[in-house]
Amino acid sequence: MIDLNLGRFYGILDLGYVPPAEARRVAQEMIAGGVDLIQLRAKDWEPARILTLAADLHHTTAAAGIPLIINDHAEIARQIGAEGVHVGQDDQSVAWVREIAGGSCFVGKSTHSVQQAKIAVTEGADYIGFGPLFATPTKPDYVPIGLGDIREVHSAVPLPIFCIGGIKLHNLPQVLAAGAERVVIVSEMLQAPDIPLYIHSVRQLLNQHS
Ligand code: 3NM
Repeated sequence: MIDLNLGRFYGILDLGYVPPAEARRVAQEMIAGGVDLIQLRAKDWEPARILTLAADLHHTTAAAGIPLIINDHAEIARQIGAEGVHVGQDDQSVAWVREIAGGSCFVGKSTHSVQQAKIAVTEGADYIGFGPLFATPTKPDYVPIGLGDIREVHSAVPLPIFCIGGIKLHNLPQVLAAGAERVVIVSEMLQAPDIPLYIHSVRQLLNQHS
């Protein structure tokens, strides 16, 4: 059984930033750098294409012992034996996802307020995303929630909480000082000239706050 509490750096392989032909190489670089969890996020892709890519990526992640989480698609997670599924506020319920994906698959939920985070607990989520802390090109329509609720959500919610949204190396110390314990980074990591080196730098800052 995967202990999500051990994860501090969650990387999303978002196909908005990575051409599909590069996905396996990028996953390998994320693993080499030391991410704890990898999510495949392929918004607006045909499920059949996601399935093929996810199956390929899962060989890479499973060999390295890194959980692969599929954004939105519980059925694909079940078909390839992925370790997790992640859903947003407008997606299927946690219970439905668990039913489709199978009992050993963990389920994460995006939350954008302390209230939504508390509801995710009652829904049975295994972890939550909390954000977006800052404005982000990866989810341009979302209003940033800032850093002010991070401490409160940690005291109100007994789940692993992954802060997300506009996190970058330059603001990570601020995010950690505000009470974050775990983070998700997408665009800055995927656009880094040297992904493993970038992840090392993130981990160094995380380790200073352990
Ligand atoms: N979910 P970046 S923010 C995928 O708040 C996602 O639920 C968010 O990307 C949420 O690191 C976000 O490029 C995008 O800002 C994070």
